[in-house]
Amino acid sequence: MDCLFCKIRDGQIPAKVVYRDEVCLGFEDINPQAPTHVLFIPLQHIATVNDLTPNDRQTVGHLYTAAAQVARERGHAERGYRLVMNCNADAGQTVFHIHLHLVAGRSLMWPPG
Ligand code: DGP
Repeated sequence: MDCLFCKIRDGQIPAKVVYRDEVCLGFEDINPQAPTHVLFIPLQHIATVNDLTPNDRQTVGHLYTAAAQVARERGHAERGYRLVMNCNADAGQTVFHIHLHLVAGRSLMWPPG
């Protein structure tokens, strides 16, 4: 399978890894949109949110708790941060291995564009 984030997971493509456990990996986004922009991926390849099944509930919850931990460690808990997962073309998904964006460190606009 030709998946960019599987290659990052496997160390075939370099990335600045900031979080790792038995379920997920967190690494710096290559094109950061804020002072903190970290992507959390499940180690298991799942292409889009549309492909999630009830069996993946713990995995997805895991991404959130990992992201919250990194946000806390970087001092973003009080002012806040955004966690977002894009699904397919209209949301701008470009890498088809689900990933939770942690975006923080500046005031964020809402609604997003
Ligand atoms: P999305 O639009 O939700 O599919 O976000 C994909 C993100 O992945 C985007 O913010 C840029 C990031 N990205 C793309 N290629 C690479 C890469 O090779 N390394 C890293 N670290 N991030 C990447």
